[in-house]
Amino acid sequence: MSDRTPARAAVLRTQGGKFLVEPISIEAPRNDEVLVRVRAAGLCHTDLIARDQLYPVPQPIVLGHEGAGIVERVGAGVTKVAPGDRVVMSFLACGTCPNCRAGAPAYCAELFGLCFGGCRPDGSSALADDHGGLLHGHFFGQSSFATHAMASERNVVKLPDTIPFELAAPLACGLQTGAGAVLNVLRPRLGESIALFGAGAVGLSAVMAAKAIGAGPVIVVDPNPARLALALELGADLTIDPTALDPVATIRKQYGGARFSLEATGRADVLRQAIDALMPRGVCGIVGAPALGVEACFDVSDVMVGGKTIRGIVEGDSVPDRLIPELIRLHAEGLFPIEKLVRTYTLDQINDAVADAEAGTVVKPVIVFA
Ligand code: CXF
Ligand code: ZN
Repeated sequence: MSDRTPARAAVLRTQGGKFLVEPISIEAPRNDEVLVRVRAAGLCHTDLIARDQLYPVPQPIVLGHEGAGIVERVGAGVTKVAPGDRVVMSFLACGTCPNCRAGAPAYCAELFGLCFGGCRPDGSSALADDHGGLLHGHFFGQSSFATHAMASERNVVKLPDTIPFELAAPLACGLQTGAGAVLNVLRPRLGESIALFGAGAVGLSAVMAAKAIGAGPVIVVDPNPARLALALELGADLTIDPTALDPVATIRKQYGGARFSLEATGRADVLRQAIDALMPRGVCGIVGAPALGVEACFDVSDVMVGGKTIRGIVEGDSVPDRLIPELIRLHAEGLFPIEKLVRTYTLDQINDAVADAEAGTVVKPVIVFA
């Protein structure tokens, strides 16, 4: 008798195409694997750049890398979680390379293969479609646009009973990316200015984190008026619509430049602004992901004479087992109001979620499952 679990998944079969909701099946978990019944999965910009092959992934594939749910089955070697546990699934790292051993799994030597390879390290996939066809999965060690996802013991983080799945899910990537960039890397102090370029889920998480630790002024640059209004509601001190005002000149004039900036749009021209807007000795973090190979330019003398730092940041430098519980604590204290970013959709509405994200009418779409 087959030991496969029947599931439903949003399958991507063509570059840039629509997601097709189909029946699929998933193998029983192997030694270190954790089969999760998915209850919620956030949509992140990285799902869309993978859909469009700006970050190449094999197809057909099940995407989704901000999953949360209940552990259904575990492999024989799993000790971290047990069936019935509530978990969120974060990015997958190897756990053994020098950066993983140094406590920096976001810079894992194997991260790209493990997160974008569409298969396990041995080349196999736990997923198959209902015609027995090959189906790539294991996206970020999960592929959570599905009722069930195969995670690893290494990328599941236990959740307290108090946080709803639809608020926990986006902590797996987008929210820990923005918050972690502020809390782990830039670390602005009381009265230190920070300019966030891009008011999507990542930029707005950075706003919430900066306010939570008392940093400021917090400046937010984005052309979307609804997002600027939300940034103000979350505590931003100044918002700038770059189609109406030059953000670099405005930030320099008002504050003498920003002590910190964060590029969260994935655009090379915006990165240039985020660097130019810094005060001397300022630090610019890069979290926005353009297509692989995109180049950017900056004024070398300005960066050199100004003693500026430009720092790439993946997943907020997070160790998910540490940062995610910390963000859940901030949420419980009312300092990280995730609910203001989230709108929920059913799996059958996933293409509407994508359309709304691309139109900028939702900040963080989250697919919810019964
Ligand atoms: C990604 C950004 C590109 C590198 C891997 C992690 N972040 C998540 O969406
Ligand atoms: Zn992501």
